[in-house]
Amino acid sequence: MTDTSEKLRYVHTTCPYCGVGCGLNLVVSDGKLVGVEPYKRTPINEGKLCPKGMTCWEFVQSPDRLTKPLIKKNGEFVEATWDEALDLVASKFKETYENYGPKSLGFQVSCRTPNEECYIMQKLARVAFKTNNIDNCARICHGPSVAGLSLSFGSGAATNPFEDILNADVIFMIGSNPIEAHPLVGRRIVQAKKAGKTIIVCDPRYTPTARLADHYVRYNPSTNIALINSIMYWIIQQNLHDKEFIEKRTTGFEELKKTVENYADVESITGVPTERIKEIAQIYGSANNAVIIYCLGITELTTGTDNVRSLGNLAMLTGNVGRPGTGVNPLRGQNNVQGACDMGAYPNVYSGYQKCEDDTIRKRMEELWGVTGLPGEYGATLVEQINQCGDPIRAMYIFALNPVVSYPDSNHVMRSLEKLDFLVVQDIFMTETAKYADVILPGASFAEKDGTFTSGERRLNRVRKAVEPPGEARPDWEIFVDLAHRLGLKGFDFNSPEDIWNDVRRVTPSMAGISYERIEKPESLHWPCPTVEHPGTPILHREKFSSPDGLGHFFGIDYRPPAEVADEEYPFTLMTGRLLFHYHTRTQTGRAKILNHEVPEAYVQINTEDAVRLNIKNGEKIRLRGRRGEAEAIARVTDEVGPGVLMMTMHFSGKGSVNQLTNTALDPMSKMPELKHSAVAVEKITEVQ
Ligand SMILES: Nc1nc2c(c(=O)[nH]1)N[C@H]1C(S)=C(S)[C@@H](COP(=O)(O)OP(=O)(O)OC[C@H]3O[C@@H](n4cnc5c(=O)[nH]c(N)nc54)[C@H](O)[C@@H]3O)O[C@H]1N2
Ligand SMILES: Nc1nc2c(c(=O)[nH]1)N[C@H]1C(S)=C(S)[C@@H](COP(=O)(O)OP(=O)(O)OC[C@H]3O[C@@H](n4cnc5c(=O)[nH]c(N)nc54)[C@H](O)[C@@H]3O)O[C@H]1N2
Ligand code: SF4
Ligand SMILES: [Mo]
Repeated sequence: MTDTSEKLRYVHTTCPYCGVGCGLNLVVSDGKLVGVEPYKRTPINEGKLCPKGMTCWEFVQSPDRLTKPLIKKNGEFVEATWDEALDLVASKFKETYENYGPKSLGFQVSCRTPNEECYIMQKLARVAFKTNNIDNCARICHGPSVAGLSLSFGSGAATNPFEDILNADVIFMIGSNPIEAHPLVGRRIVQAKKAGKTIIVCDPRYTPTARLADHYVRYNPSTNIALINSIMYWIIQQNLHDKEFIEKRTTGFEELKKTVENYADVESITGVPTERIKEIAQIYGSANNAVIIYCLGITELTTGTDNVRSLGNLAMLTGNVGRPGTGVNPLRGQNNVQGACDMGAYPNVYSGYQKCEDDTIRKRMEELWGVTGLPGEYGATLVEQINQCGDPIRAMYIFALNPVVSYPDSNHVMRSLEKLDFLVVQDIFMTETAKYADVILPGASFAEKDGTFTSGERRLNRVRKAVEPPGEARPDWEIFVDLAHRLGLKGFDFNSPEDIWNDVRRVTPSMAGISYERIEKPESLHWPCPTVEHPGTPILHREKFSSPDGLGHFFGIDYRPPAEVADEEYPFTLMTGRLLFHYHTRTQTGRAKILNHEVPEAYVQINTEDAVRLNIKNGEKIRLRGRRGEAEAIARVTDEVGPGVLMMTMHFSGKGSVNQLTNTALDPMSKMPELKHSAVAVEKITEVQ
């Protein structure tokens, strides 16, 4: 018998899930993916992977993949050719633009796909339709980090690389659960613990990460500013602030000092006794090197930007910026959310955070792109675009996002999408959102195309093609190039992702030095990297901050309560979050056998006292009811959450979708909706026999 099968091929690429950016090998046999093998040389994960990384090949092979463009006719989707589908998209967008102007179009850009695809989509929107109505899902994720850290430090990105955690003496984590959400950063925390470092975790929930802590601080949800102000008050009281750093490298200290004087005792707000806060202040304040790690417990609130600036204050107060083992590090969420922001998929900046409103920058971009009339004003953000469906937005393009499940107040999202004249969804699966589309375009998955993802530590990681896309599905960048040609645009003659990347380098000073050749090696490069000789920048703000005056900025920030607080009618505070085995709206992890087997259904954590009072038993189904809708989930009775607080998974759709309950109230500075805090009532569901 002759063996005709292809020998196993190993293709080195980057995990398509979270912003840690682990390297891995896709294993290919006979043109099909058959598994994942570790890639030991990547410094980020050193060959280790979490369960999502290990199974990331499964969804690629799913029989549910979209394989042909679809056009809705009389309410039904009908298969179409690429010519039919793209001609229709081009003509509808052109017609809407000509009749109603640039504000009538909305572009929602993915954080799941390579930089090259994010860049080309925002370029197309700006060049063809002169609109800044361009945004990506960082808006509902780390938008407040981009806004807050820019104000405090002059750059909206994480300051230090992940490995650097091991150089810290004290690791201060707040609103972040890396053991489940960023497991290969979680591994660094475990290593730090073994090396005898001190770990502080502040979270309203006793998470798997909190279990690692030497000092766990449970406090009331959404009282972050009061807690951090109080820690700072006690650092100053105990004379642990870094006077030299404050004097030489910062401005605004007096304003901060005055504000925190009102926060000596915050027990009535936070639930944390003053003695405990004093102790945390003493530990963080006396460390030689202390690093702050935070995530959505800080950002997904109407106080998001202020929470982030408070953490900037805390780091600067103790001089913990600009050295190994220090800094303020938002753990970026999606595999390429850092990149989508860096690429200018944002309503006010081009790639590299070059501001659209700046006349000189705008003129330069017009010259480089060979166009005139680029808009300078701020465009509509993600949630604002949903609010504007029907008026003024009439046509929308959703690229690799699933808003019906992932945005706040799903009923509002569905009603809004129905108001559009024309909706395009470009995805790899028939999602809950795609059902609302007029045209569905089938993209290729990460395993079927080349490009780069930028991880949460500003490191560019290569994505490499391992297999062909199914049916007629096409790499997303190719779809945009084709569409640009149909719109008669110049400057889109790209034959490969590398061509597009070279266009990014041409227009983006902070990335000009990063060639594909230089990032072949697994260590890759961290931006900023302005020239081909530049070694990249793993640690930011070493000598001076990135702000125009070179200084770090303190802000006096007062505590504000969340937009919707528990009351008699809706007595529970609902937090939402992630679990290890699923990723967002489960289009991908829901198609990996093992992951789905682990957690097949939505659940909600409820405190034991509350469960006893309401006669709810572990494993029973309960209903949550709020001002905007209701959801059903399995009760998990636990003391991980305190009395009066619930935590529901964000991964499920239909009745189990938590976003039927969440609030669209926005952080005024970053336009982040309050996904981590709303008020609900709990009901036991009596099973009908
Ligand atoms: N398995 C898995 N991993 C993922 C993802 C996934 O879907 N699944 N998604 C990725 C993405 S895009 C992101 S952005 C990250 C998110 O990663 P994380 O932000 O770490 O995850 P979450 O579970 O959303 O929320 C983190 C913590 O915030 C806490 N929290 C809620 N309210 C507050 C508050 O007021 N204050 C404080 N201090 N804490 C609060 C919750 O108790 C929770 O433990 O994960 C990434 N990794
Ligand atoms: N209540 C609550 N809601 C939340 C959050 C929360 O903590 N609580 N977290 C928020 C956060 S942080 C985030 S980041 C968002 C995430 O929200 P979304 O980004 O909307 O969620 P995903 O499920 O990741 O959607 C990505 C889509 O891209 C598709 N896709 C993947 N790869 C490709 C590709 O290569 N090409 C194409 N064309 N399509 C592709 C997938 O099939 C999927 O439909 O959810 C937010 N929603
Ligand atoms: S930690 Fe994140 S990047 Fe690494 S394997 Fe898991 S999901 Fe993928
Ligand atoms: Mo995210």
